[in-house]
Amino acid sequence: MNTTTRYVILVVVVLVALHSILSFTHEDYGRATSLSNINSKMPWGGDRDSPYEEVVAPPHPSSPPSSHGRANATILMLARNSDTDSALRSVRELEDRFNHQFHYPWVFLNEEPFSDDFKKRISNVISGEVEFGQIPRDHWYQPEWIDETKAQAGRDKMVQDNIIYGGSVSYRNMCRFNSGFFFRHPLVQKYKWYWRVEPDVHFHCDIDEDPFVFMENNDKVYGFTITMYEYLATIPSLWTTVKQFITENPQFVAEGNAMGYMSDDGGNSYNLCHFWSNFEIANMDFWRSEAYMKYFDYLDSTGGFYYERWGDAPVHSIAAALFARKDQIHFFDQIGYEHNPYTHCPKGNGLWQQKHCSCNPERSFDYDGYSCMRQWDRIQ
Ligand SMILES: Nc1nc2c(ncn2[C@@H]2O[C@H](COP(=O)(O)OP(=O)(O)O)[C@@H](O)[C@H]2O)c(=O)[nH]1
Ligand SMILES: [Mg+2]
Repeated sequence: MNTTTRYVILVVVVLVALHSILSFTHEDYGRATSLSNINSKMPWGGDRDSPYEEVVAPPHPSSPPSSHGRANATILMLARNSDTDSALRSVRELEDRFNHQFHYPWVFLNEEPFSDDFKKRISNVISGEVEFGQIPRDHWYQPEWIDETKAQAGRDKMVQDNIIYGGSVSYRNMCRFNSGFFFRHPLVQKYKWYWRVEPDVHFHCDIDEDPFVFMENNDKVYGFTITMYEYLATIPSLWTTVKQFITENPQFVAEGNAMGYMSDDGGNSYNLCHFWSNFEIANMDFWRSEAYMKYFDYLDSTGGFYYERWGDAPVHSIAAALFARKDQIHFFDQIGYEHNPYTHCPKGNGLWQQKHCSCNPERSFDYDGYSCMRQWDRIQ
């Protein structure tokens, strides 16, 4: 080997080593130079054939890298094109209060393709990466095996009884999707943690600690800000179905669970307490677990999402309370959050001042008569 060859080999070795070290130590560098990323930027790249995935490049590629110690997490919103303005307001607030510091990627899902207007305006206010996906048909629409005559009769009865969303099939599709499918979407599959956000919600306080990293470091599974009673008329047979499932599958019930929060008589009856799921920070591996998947399939097979109007909130809450330990469920007191008509506003520990909250602590829902914080407190 002559000197030039030796020199060339040495330079190549040094470059490869440098690349490897940077890829491991600097996530942004690794992402920018990864083959899949480079491929997606080429004319043939991306998953253009898949109707379910569309990636929009970060609108601010020069934003400072702050990904050290970040969790494998996404901020997730289900929305319609008609929600553009209200979705934008939620995104803007969460970016301002939290994500401009952390740059977590957002994922938006819809059963229809998102409009160019939706994508353009949302991307414009996001500090990191954003992806827009379409939901596979069989994850959204009422399954063929549902007896439509029976489902229609159930809806008519609820309309007569003035039950909110009682006559809506699309609301039922949404509840079933949020109960059993969102975490399987190809755009969501790669993440472990999610923060669920809805159009027209408000974030009233600075969020300067990373809630995903908190969850990860403290072995948490499910995080909430508001807990309340469910309308019994929407879930008349849910608890009986849950009890049958537990009788057949007792191995899934965790020791140290939160049954005492949602039942006042040791599990015989359900007191209707649930975590309000329009805000959720949770571990999707929990929803993907054997316990939850079997539980969801069991519930789904009864048709209760359509014959009644089972919400994803009681479905998620009951699972979290039964299949996780109670100390794995976390109340995010310091996150000021509002979804019409209720607000959680931090009151104690000087949090309201420290986090520059804009909500009125006197109007916090926590100990409102309709809140379930008392049931939560009694198991702490
Ligand atoms: N794509 C899509 N999203 C929906 C539909 N219905 C509700 N959503 C979304 O599902 C979430 C809950 O719906 P929302 O109307 O806020 O229900 P509420 O909070 O129970 O009153 C929100 O993120 C909505 O944008 C629908 O038919 N299609
Ligand atoms: Mg809502």
